[in-house]
Amino acid sequence: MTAIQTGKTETALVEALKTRKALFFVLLDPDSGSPDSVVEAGLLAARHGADALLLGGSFVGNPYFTKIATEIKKQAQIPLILFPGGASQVIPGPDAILFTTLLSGRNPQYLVDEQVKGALLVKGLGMEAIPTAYLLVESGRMTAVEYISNTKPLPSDKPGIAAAHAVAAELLGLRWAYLEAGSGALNPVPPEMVGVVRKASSLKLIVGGGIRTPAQARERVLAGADAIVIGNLFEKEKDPTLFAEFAAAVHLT
Ligand code: 1GP
Repeated sequence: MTAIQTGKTETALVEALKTRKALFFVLLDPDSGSPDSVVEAGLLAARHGADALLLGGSFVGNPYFTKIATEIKKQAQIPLILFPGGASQVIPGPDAILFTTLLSGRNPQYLVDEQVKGALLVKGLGMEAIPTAYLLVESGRMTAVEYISNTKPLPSDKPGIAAAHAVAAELLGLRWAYLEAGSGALNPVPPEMVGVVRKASSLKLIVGGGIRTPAQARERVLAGADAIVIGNLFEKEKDPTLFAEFAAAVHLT
């Protein structure tokens, strides 16, 4: 048995970072609308500059989850990556899964239990796993992920604590970190924290939660983010121009 190697999707993402400053990920929450509107948002994002689509949520009560994934996979030309809130969201179809551990928290359910429950399923499906430390950052009011995971977020004015978590993740062999303010966060992750985590570790750094303008996205890219995630905003505004503006701000090409 050999160690898990970097798969096709992750390799392509890392390769893409050679030609653009950062990647633009669009998060699709299956519960955010009708299955057709979620698929439509994904396809629109794919056509207007997104580098990958993330699919998942804190909890998914949508019986059409698999159908949404299948439809997007059939039509989109960019990777579809599962971003599950737990083992029950592991489904066939997507190109890869952000195999996350909620490392900022101290709740064993999200540190290891959900991972154990989902592991054989991921392996059995032959799905590519992208090992990711999920670091939840305090953002001004309680977010769904804080409530559901029953974990305390990292203090947003103490970047050193976030950096220590990122270094721990790196030493544990993870390759990506997701600095997360939470969907719809009042305040996004501060650029200062992005910068300190960037300097402390060589993990690929995803930043998301509460980013509402291309300028906010660019600020975090300049601070060292390798990928920016936008979710909420595009649930309300399915505007091709806005997708393109975010793509330009993130790619910095
Ligand atoms: C949530 O970071 C993502 O997991 C995206 O957040 O929905 O606030 O853009 P928003």
